[in-house]
Amino acid sequence: MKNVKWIPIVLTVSLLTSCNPIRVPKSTMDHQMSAVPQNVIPTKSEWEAPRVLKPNKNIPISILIKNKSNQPIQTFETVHTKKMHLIIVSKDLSYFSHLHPKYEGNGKFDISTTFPSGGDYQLIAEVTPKGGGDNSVEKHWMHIDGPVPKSTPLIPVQKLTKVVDGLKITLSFDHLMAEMNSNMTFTIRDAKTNEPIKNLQPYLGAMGHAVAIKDNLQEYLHIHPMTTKGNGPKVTFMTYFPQKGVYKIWGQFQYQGRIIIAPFIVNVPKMKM
Ligand SMILES: [Cu+2]
Repeated sequence: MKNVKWIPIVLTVSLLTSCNPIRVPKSTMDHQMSAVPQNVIPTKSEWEAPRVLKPNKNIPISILIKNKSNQPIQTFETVHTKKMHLIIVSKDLSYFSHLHPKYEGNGKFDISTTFPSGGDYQLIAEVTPKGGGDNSVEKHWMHIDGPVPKSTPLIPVQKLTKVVDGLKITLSFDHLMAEMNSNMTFTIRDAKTNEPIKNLQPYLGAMGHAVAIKDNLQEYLHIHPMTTKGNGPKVTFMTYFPQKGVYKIWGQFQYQGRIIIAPFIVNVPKMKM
């Protein structure tokens, strides 16, 4: 923390109060927060998949993580119980998948997955090379052959409550604004009885995980809960939206052995000066 004077106060607070610092993508840090010591180890990646890709067919994908001199990185930190987290979204953000490729050694990760239809998908791999303070993000586009469904428009809604798999999930923010930290809270109730859920199960070593992606797919945020206070009904994340605009947010929780994915579309306003 030698250069602490360069860190905006809000960010300093977040680093001190959260064991999981906010996950700001490299691209954002590069142009907005270059004065902040980040300790993100620069990475490159090589992605391999069969030449012809069809929907609903198992597709093997290999991801090679290399350092900036193009050498495979050998060792990775285990973050939230995994060495790599892979998020796959369709271009319109209607499809979301969170996977954990297997580390095969020598920088190489393998996974096999299916895609629901033709079209373009963005794959986002998060790894932390050994010694890194925060995760590196590698992105890759894949095109799946076949008819492309009409894209779903991203329309922000005012009412941030929805029912998923028998649970009523409400999303709230202490203040929702770009370029500053905000607390984002998911409140989880039984959809039938409205009773608060107090027996969420840890999922990947935390009470929940959240991902946010901007509508243009340029900004990616993987956010972990600030503290683990009980097992619900509230799970709070500290987040930082690097730019104003429309984001899709997915909260992921585990309840009675099931993974619940709760998607929300929010409009993040500009920071008021
Ligand atoms: Cu993961």
